[in-house]
Amino acid sequence: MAVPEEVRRRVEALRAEIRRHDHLYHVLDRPEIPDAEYDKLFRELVALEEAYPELVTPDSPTQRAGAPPAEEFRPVPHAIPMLSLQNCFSLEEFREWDERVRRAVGDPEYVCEPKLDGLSVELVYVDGVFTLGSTRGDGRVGEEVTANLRTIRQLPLRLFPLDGKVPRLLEVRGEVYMEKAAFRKLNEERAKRGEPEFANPRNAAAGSLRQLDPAVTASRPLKLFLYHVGRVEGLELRTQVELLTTLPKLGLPVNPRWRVCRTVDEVEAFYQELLRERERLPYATDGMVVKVNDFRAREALGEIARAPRWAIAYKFPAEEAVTRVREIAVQVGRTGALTPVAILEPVEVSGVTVSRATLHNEDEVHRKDVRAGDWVVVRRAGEVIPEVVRPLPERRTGDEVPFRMPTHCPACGGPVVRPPGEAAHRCENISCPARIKESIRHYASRRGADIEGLGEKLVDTLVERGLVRRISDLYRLRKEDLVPLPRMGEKSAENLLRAIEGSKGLPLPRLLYALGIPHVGERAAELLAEHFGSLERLSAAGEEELTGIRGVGPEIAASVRSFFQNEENRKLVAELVALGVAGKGAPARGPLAGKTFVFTGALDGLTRAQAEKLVESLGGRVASGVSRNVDYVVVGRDPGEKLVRARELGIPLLTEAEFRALGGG
Ligand code: D41
Repeated sequence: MAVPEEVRRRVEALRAEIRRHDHLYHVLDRPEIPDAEYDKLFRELVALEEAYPELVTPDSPTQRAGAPPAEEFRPVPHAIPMLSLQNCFSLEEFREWDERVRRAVGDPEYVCEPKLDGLSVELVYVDGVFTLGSTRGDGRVGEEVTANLRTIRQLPLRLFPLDGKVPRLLEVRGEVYMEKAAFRKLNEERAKRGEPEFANPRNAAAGSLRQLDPAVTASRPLKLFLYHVGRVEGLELRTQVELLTTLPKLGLPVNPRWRVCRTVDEVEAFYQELLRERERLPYATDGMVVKVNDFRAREALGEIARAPRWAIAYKFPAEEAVTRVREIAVQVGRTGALTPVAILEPVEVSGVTVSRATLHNEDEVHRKDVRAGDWVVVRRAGEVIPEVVRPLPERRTGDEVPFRMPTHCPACGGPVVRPPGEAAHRCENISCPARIKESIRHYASRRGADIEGLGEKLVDTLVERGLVRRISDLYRLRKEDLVPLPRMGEKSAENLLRAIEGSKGLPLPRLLYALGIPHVGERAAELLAEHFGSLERLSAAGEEELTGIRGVGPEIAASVRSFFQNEENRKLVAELVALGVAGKGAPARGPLAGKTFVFTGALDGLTRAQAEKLVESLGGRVASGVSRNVDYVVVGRDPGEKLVRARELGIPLLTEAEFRALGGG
């Protein structure tokens, strides 16, 4: 079918408009239109591309996510090697570097940039279109991560023209990073799900970008700044200042916090400025990069040992301190995962008192060889949870005790297992009080069922007295159970019961999150609620339907599946539903969410009432008459006037079979 010229033009106009607003919003942080208006443009483009699939191009703003998972990372050689940086740690060392540069090229101009703690990538634009993205790797060969990079909203899929042209070829380099706030939130979610936390924003960024399933990357809030180019054709750049001012004009994000410095004093002043700002900056930094501005001067300086002579990283002092490990405790999480934690003699690290540091898992403890009684270096990188960097073996007395993962759960005494292929040991006992406490805490937490008055201590008491063994028991608590508890009176018992009762109206996504299914965070819970619309439907879902949902990867699907296959959990769900906790008040959502249907004529396999119920159960709406607001008209036998009207308005028609297919059969 030929595409009408006006559709073609409209699609191009929409794309240009959406690209402009993406740039204003994600790069310049200066949106010009409300989200609702943007959504409208976006939906119009989606609708046109659905109607005319031949118009879809890889650089369309609709094509960021949705690429299928890859089998492996393909190696990508960098046409020009990605160099590393020499380091210096003091003004003295910096001065020596400056003197060497001065001897070689006279009076240099420097450009100073904050050094972001992320991972370096290269993006290749051919005729303005993003075609290939890779990690730095060893500098000569990286890994292909094009589909993952496409999900970063700041990354333009197509460059803006400059003086009416885009460069024929542009290889740009920069840093993919995660902001500190986003990093903290991600770790919070992972902890709640019983998943290992990332040690710092750089690991979080790297772990998120190096994902075989781009849907996982899409769910991680990655950002990007560019600071260098490799090969360029059709664009002339002579200095770093030109580069940093030209890239933004092409739509490429550049960190605006750079400065031209002409003397060591100016460099040092900027360094001190950044150091003072460090905690307040939204991203983690580990220093400042100083680069010779002029590209010809760079050529004269050349490189040594895979690092340019014309640039240096002037590092910030590490936020580290030395203290002693009192003991290595083991915490049992909601999912039964056992986490070794170093209990420290309190020590101040850049203004914050640190008294415990995670050791992640057994392998980590042994790799670092941390022992109870050891003197250790602890680090707090920005906002990051403190970690043990290394022990100081020279301070050992011989009384230190190497760590052994307990063979029995410290909370219930049950056996501890390490599932093959996993780093974590787990307590397998579903009735382990530590697990129950954690899961009830999680259920009652603010982002979960938000039950006011059900704090940590009370959860401990309820579980220890056998009043609560699983979530559903909360809804069976009676006043006479509560009043005799410590720190509980008539009034607070009543308030608590009211809060518990009130949580029955919990929206479905929150309920799903609150259940604490491993790997199901808030976002996954929302996607699942949207697709299935009810707890019962979700609990019956097969893995295939689960992985078919955009944003739900194989890990989440397998976890949901195994959660609902577990006999105990099935019982729990049935009890919750019987008690009236079924994720009520959830907006009608499902595969047909937002779609309006009209029926005309008789259907063969369904009564009209059944068909209407089906639409509603899948999140759709049924209207009685045809208007422009109707998305589909389902045409049965002997259709009436509504068919004529639908044709007039150009509303898509469905046969009964097509309708059934839309509803998933
Ligand atoms: O912000 C950074 N992490 C950063 C890293 C930066 N602003 N500039 C950099 N410039 C270079 C050269 C001078 C080699 C183009 C870098 C890096 N390199 C770099 N990052 C990791 C290895 C090298």
